[in-house]
Amino acid sequence: MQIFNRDEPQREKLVHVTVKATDQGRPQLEDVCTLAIKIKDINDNAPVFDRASYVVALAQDMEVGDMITRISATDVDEGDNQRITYDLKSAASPINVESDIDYFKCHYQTGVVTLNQKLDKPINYVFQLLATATDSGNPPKSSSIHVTLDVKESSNKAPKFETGPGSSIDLPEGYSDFGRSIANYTARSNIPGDETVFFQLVRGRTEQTNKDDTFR
Ligand SMILES: [Ca+2]
Ligand SMILES: [Ca+2]
Repeated sequence: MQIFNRDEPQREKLVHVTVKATDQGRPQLEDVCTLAIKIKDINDNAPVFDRASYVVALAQDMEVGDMITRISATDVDEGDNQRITYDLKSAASPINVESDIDYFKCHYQTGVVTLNQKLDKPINYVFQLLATATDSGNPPKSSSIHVTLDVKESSNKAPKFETGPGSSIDLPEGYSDFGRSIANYTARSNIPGDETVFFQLVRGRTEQTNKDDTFR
């Protein structure tokens, strides 16, 4: 007895079975046919966020429409069972104000969070929000994580990426040129007089988000 798992990391998507019919003659003759059994996906995995939580600093003088962060989740199912939409709302918490969510907008497909109305909160004001990723399966599965947004002085501006390879690159299966770089980024520090910027890869919680340090 075996239970199939077509999702990562087993990837049992297709099973080939050979059936042989043998007669009782002398000599024995036989015929063979093969059957391909396709394992269809069911929605047995919820989306997994690439981080355990998001903590982001907000510059007090941000402009409406500025990008704040991007929430991102992956789902190892297929098709609609994998297709994710995002939602952002106020987290249920005693210090929380329901209307805080009006300051932000979250794109349901990309997860990009932008400023929706001018920040009129004091320095160190903390917005506690809850992000949810829901797949399009029937029935859908979803996961939620906390998003903490911290209002900081205008001079404390985050660094900004200037160049990079875009949002996706292709690598062939079996790629083993370990010494060669596959993506280059440059970023600009917003601290006057100190241009230094450090880069690091954020380790996610799944194989697909570099949990095992496949990339460094
Ligand atoms: Ca599945
Ligand atoms: Ca799913």
